[in-house]
Amino acid sequence: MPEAAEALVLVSDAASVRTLTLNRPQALNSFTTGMHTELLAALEAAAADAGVRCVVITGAGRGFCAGQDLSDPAVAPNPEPGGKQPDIGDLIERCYIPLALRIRSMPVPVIAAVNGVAAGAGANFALGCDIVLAARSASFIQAFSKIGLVPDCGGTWLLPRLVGRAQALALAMLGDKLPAEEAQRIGLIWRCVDDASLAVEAAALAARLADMPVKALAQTRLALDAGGGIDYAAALAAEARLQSTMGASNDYREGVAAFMAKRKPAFRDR
Ligand code: T3D
Repeated sequence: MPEAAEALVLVSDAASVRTLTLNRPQALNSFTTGMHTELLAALEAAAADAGVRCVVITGAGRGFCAGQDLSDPAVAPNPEPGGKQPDIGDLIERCYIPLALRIRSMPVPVIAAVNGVAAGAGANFALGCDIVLAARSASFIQAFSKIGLVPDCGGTWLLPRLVGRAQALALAMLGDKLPAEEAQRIGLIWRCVDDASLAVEAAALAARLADMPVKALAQTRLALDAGGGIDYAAALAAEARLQSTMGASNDYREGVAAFMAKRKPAFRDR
């Protein structure tokens, strides 16, 4: 009997933290449609599982994710000048947009633990996670300009918001490798840590978040993202509406009760 193909996304649980590991190390975990399918399914499963309170995404081997697998025949440019070219916009709509939106709408915090190079859509999908922790040897590359494309997987929206227009344009146009320490310095990511401590630090951060009122954390992400497109008064009104919802939650009741009783809260909502 033929052996079952190895999973392209490894799934493991530790208490209420689910870790998803991209698993195409021989190609720096670049995206094939198969890996997209498995990653989206794994995120859907985590979102639907009430026992999961934080998700960590990382990569197997020396890379995090090198973006689209450029050897995939489905997206290979036709070498004939004037010949019919594949519509890669269609691939973006089928695979990258659902991935980016799924991460952005997860009911729990999502950490990217960037263990190595993150290039192209691999960089932007990491930057779309809630907290980006990177190994000191990791790097971020807006590789698109090197192959005649524009940043995708949310890059055009994320980059200027994270680092401002000047840095965003230089990163996107030059496509230079940005070391993790520099990425932290300019505010592209939250923090970088020694390579040997990445897994431990990511697990500790995830456990800490999982213990928090994750429903409020997910709403915080939504409110912060929405805040960029509305004026101050509208943001204040949106905060009031959100607090109406959160104030009626079990976690709020529990948080206040725990504070008053000087005990550790046990948050359960999602
Ligand atoms: O269809 C579309 O393009 C639409 C979708 C767009 C979204 C995008 O993500 S566009 C951007 C695509 N990604 C890139 O352009 C990055 C390409 N990769 C690189 O520039 C370099 O590999 C890195 C800078 C990321 C790392 O360099 P290095 O020197 O550390 O490693 P390497 O030797 O280049 O790569 C190691 C192996 O991974 C190598 O295979 P081999 O020779 O050992 O058999 C290499 O071919 C493979 N690999 C790396 N990136 C990709 C890849 N294979 C397929 N697709 C890749 N993106």
